[in-house]
Amino acid sequence: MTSVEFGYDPQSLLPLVGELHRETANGKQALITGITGQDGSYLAPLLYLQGYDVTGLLRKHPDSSRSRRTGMHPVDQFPYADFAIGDYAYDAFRIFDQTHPDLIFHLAAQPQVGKSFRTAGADSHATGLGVLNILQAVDHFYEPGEVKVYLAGSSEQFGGVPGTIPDVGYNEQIPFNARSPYGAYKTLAFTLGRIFREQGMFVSNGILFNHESPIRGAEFVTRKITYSVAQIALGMQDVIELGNLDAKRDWGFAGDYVDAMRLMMEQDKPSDYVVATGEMHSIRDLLDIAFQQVGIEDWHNRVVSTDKHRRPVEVEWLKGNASRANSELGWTPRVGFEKLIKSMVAHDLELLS
Ligand code: NDP
Ligand code: GDR
Repeated sequence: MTSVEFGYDPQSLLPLVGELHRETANGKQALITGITGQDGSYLAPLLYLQGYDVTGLLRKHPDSSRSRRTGMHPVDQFPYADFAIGDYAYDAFRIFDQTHPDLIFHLAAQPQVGKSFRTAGADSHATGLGVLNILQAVDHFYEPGEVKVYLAGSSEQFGGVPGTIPDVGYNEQIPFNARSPYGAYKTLAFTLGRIFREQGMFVSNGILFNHESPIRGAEFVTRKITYSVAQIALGMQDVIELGNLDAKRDWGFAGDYVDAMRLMMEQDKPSDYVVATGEMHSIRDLLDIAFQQVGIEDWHNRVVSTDKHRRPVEVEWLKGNASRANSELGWTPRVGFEKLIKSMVAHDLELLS
């Protein structure tokens, strides 16, 4: 099995962008911040194939994955402009003045929840307040409704209280209760987006639950597990060190979730949408599937749970209810949890072999 079975694989899709059928160019410019990340890498070709012209913004920072780009990265296919997080306001004004995009997908953020407890100061701008520069630049350069803005909200905004969960899952009506600096800053960005929307700007907030893929960053638990399991299967590693094995999440496939972003931006009116599968699984379930894929039935002597990987405050479970996205956008997830994890393990085995 390979990730191509998703029917939408950035690894194979992107180098082929020129050869795949592209809808007739619609003359619209889409600008993506965070284009180098997982979601940007799926969203950019999706929009391109839909007929949009895509430009990415890349940050000038030593930690940036830009320095690791090889010419083979999916987003190397698209033109880009520099975007310094410290000069966000200046850059946003300069870039909007030059490119005048029709759609803006603001995906850039420091996305690691656990890390955000240690980098809360820097993240306040990258994940939270920085969005204001984009919204103010839009306000300056555009008439109301002339441009559409997508903000990358998160299920971490719900946070939750241990032990309580609405059986139906979190939907757009449930109040936020962030339990990490990351969740708090995403809530700030979300709220600023709503305030500008009330003034007439087209701003849609996606409240996306966890979504993964073979190109998910290895800092996140799914890819950390699938990569380590592949290493164990190949005799390159003995054990995996993890944190809380009882945490439960609602995991979907990134390719499906970026399509929800596109659909939100193709609506006539802006709104907020939960995007989720509605199914929850534990880290133990994830380990079961990943190890079974390489023929290991009992993984207990292969996994160590350590405090080092636990968070100061943990969100025990998160389950979403995407009924609204389903009825208003016609969105449904196509890839289930088991298929997703198996495809990630298969991809990592291939990568390491
Ligand atoms: P990735 O980690 O794959 O990509 C993150 C992107 O943001 C990269 O382009 C990265 O640039 C950039 N970035 C990272 N740190 C900073 C920083 N300090 N300042 C500015 N830019 C930074 O994440 P995803 O693609 O998965 O996520 C995209 C967005 O969606 C994020 O805002 C995330 O918070 C949000 N989100 C993601 C979910 C998920 O499950 N994937 C769920 C809900 C929300 P560089 O390459 O230079 O490092
Ligand atoms: P999350 O994803 O925090 O939900 O944020 P992550 O994969 O980091 O954690 C999911 C759950 O797994 C537990 N866990 C571990 N996590 C990591 N990273 N490493 C470990 O070793 C480990 N062991 C157990 C965590 O405690 C947690 O409960 C992701 C990001 O993409 C955010 O940007 C996004 O907003 C949310 O999903 C929705």
